[in-house]
Amino acid sequence: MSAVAQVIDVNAGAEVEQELTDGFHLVIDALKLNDIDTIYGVPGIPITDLGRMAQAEGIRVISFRHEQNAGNAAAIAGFLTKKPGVCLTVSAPGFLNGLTALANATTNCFPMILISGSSEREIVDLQQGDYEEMDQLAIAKPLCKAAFRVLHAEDIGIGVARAIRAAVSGRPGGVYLDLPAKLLGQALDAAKGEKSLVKVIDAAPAQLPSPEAVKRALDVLKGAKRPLIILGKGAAYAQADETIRDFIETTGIPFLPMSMAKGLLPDTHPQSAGAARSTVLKDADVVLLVGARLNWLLSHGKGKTWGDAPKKFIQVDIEPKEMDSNVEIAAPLVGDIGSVVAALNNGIKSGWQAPPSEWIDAINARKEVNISKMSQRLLKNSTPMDFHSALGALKQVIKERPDAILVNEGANTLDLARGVIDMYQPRKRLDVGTWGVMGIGMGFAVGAAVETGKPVLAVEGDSAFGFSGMEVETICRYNLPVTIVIFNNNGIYRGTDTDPTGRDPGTTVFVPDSRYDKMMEAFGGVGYHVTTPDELKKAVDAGMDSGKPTLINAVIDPAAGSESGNIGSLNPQSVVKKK
Ligand code: ADP
Ligand code: TZD
Ligand code: MG
Repeated sequence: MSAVAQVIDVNAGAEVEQELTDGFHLVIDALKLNDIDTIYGVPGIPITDLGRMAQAEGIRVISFRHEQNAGNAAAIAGFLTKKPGVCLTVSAPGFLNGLTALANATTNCFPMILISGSSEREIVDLQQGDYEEMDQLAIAKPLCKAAFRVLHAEDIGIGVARAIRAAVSGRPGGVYLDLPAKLLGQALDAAKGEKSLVKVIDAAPAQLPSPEAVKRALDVLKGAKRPLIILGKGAAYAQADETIRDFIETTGIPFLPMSMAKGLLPDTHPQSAGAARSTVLKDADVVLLVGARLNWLLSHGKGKTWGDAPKKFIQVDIEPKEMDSNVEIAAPLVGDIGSVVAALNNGIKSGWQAPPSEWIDAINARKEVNISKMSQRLLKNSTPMDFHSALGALKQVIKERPDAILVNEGANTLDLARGVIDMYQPRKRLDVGTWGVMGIGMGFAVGAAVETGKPVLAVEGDSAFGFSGMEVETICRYNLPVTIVIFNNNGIYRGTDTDPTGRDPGTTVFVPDSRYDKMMEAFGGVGYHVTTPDELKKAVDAGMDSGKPTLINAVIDPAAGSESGNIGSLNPQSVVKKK
């Protein structure tokens, strides 16, 4: 909607009415035209009015306490919806606060647009010291997929369109859009403004694999004696759930989900090899990767994890440069996952032989041993709780509420929850992703609740929670159905470190026996303090039944955790022995 202004037509000498629009309105119109219905951000100069006006125009505007959390909410909105999540920040410091989330989104292949106000170009470029002066475009560029700046109101439509297309096409990622303060106030004839808007048609076009590539891949797969499918978060993002399920069930090949691909098929599916992870990685002879990179999370496709048996990799990815990034890919399948897996389904219609039963039997035997070992640990009712006894209760919660969204961060809290809590539906597990970054918790929880309307359970290490904890106020303000469980072990990994000199607290410990539940109560939410698995289960059920913002302080044995959780091997140790 445009502003109307009275202007004098000097030539005619009479007063005529000319409809005007401006930068503010054009940004909002451009977003709305492209079905962007939510903005996550923090207000301030020069975008305070942009947020207000967007809200008045019907866009949902969620205001946070820190831009990093707003950015994380936008990023996870992108992952969940395949539309770019939008984060709106003020210049320099606000922009920098949002940048971590933008870089993280890019690393994780989540489509997101960071829109930031910026100071005046003339002053910034001459470095004359403007309010919040910073060359934001240059700083954003190396940290995202694409970066654009708009200087003229009539280019806003194109700028927004380019940002959207860049975020979602090909490999999705983060995009930066720089809007200098002066642009927002620029007036333009309303009709001209409307004409300048661009509706992005087919923002993420299907990318079909070549028939030769499909045949090559199926030939390799048919030759396998011990095939394995690895599903990554790209497969979850693709929203090709039925097509993927069809392929896996028709071929009978065991599958292993990466963390955020859990639930694409239920973890309890008979073909899930999740409980036999080390065995299948070591022994498989052909591995089909679907939307998963051979990065550190898969030990780069080589070394001890993968064993000595020779392996062939088939990889499905939309990014051609991903192929051969770590090891040779025998059969690259470049294209979008929906199209590629549909082509594979088509290719096996003419005949398919199930994998040898020795392979399936070996996996099932290993699964049985591991699952029974684990269930004994989960039943342990120790006081204080260790991670497993607390997670036993939460595993049951998700079993009873499979459509709830689980947000998870921490070290032990993350690694153990990932292994213990079965997921049953796609895109229900959201976590620290490719970087293992702490601080996604409350941003992801807000984004997931706002985008899906589903209940959210955030399982948080006490350290992890601290990175975004102030957003409990945001959760209360918008009355979101978020239940937070803090695994409170008094610190990072453990709560038992001390300063050998006796001067200060140890570097990894916090105030012992803190009551995080009181933080939630401070803003009108509900707090619980629990010490047993039964109390934990009851409190989570109460929180999730009520739909009210709830925080449960779950006391965990400070000595229970291990350093760096499951990735202690990545933690360098000093080679100099203490005297
Ligand atoms: P994980 O951490 O779960 O192993 P990664 O983030 O490493 O997953 O890998 C995700 C991969 O999925 C990326 O290489 C990305 O290019 C790819 N990807 C994302 N969306 C699609 C899609 N629609 N089609 C094909 N590949 C995709
Ligand atoms: N800063 C950021 C942004 N990301 C990180 N990953 C870290 C620091 C280092 N780090 C980890 O890798 S896990 C972790 C930190 C600080 C916190 C672990 O403590 P926790 O979990 O309380 O969250 P547990 O259950 O005590 O292990
Ligand atoms: Mg902790």
